[in-house]
Amino acid sequence: MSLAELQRKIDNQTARLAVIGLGYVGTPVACEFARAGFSVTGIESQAERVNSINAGISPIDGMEPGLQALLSEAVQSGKLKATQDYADLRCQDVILICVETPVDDNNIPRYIALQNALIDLAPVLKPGALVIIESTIAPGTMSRVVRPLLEQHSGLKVNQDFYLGNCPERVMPGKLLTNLRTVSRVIGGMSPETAETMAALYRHIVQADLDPVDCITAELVKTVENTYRDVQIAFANEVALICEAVGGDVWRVRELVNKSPGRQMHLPGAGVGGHCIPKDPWLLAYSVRDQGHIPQVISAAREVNNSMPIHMVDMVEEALQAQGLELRHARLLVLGYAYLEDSDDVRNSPSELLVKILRAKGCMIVVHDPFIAEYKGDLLNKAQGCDAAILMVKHQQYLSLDLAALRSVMSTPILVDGRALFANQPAAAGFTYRCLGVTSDST
Ligand code: SAJ
Repeated sequence: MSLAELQRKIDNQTARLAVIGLGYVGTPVACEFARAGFSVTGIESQAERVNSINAGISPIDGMEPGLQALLSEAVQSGKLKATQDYADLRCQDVILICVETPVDDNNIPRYIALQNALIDLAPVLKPGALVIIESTIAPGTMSRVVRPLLEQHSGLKVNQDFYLGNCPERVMPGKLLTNLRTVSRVIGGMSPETAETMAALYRHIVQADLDPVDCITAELVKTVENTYRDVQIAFANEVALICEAVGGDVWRVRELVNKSPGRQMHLPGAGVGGHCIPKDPWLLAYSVRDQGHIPQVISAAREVNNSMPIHMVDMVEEALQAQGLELRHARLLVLGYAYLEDSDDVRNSPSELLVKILRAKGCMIVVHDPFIAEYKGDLLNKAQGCDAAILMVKHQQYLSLDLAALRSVMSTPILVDGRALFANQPAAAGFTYRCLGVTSDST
């Protein structure tokens, strides 16, 4: 099938579409294309996820407005079905690959899921089909990993027997469908014509700019946009540490800096977690690793952000010592375990490292998080007898915390605030209050 024929089938929605990987990226995109009228086959390795989707039940945790209804409608209409069997791909015209692309402990990309998907797809790849990688990948991966694997295991040639592109996802847990529909997409094609055909496909579900580029540009844009955010956060964190040391208040400094035209200082905090910001900078850095070039700013920013939970431990120790207490025997309440406010997602959570360090130092740790089953429960109960409370995540619920009640149940009223959630209320309620980025003399 020629690209022109494929584009005609895309335009009239008769092109058969498959999504490999039904996670928080693949599931909404499969549902959206089904809603747009395409017949969609989801390929998923986890049987329970396949069964959940075929039963019309979303396998995605957390609150995702509209997803459950969309999925059950897509399944009931027969437009969406899930399977573990790659043989079903033989008749697919467009295949999206939405599998995880983590980095290992040495910050090297671990492409095992992507490689498996490509190796399983290649033998059943239909001549004339279009393969699109939505996963975030290091710049150069399309030409060095994806294309060779598909050609080698299918015997087909790209731009001749099949077509290939990279359209990085830009979703965010908690607003998967909104982002999918309203955030612009970079469309990387192995040929300009392929990019145009890809844009014709995404036009069915995206009401925002679709920017056709080559694959290396698409890979760079995705990894750079998240690295940019990581570096910006690291700068804010570094300024917070300077403010603590020289007697400043980073929150006031940031507010005034951002009044200066063209400034947009990010928020300092107790750490940087999640499924992409901690990882994508390493994917970008990896792209030049084999040329012996180690990007300085990227790795330094990662180091600063990874050190913030450790800085929180230091702040807790200082506050305890100011009350004549030792960290080693302290009973501590951690407020927030998710990586992001009002979310139940714990991937790469800064609280995980904080708790690990504190426990290793001999502390007794109690964790509260209203979004996580293991840590739900009555906050004041959990606070009974604690020597300090550590605010790690600015869950909305904590804004209405009754500080007088909290103080009455704690053994020592110490509150260390890693997100500047509280202003001067804790001090007014009789707490020894420490806030990240604010020198302790002024709290
Ligand atoms: N954080 C800070 N200071 C900030 C912003 C974030 O400390 O100024 C921390 C958060 O507490 C969290 C981590 O960084 O621990 C990540 O926060 P995030 O707001 O970047 O949320 P993510 O990880 O879900 O980022 C995703 C990204 N989207 C994609 O990769 C498609 C990111 O590019 C988006 O900017 C972000 O969602 C968003 O805000 O939409």
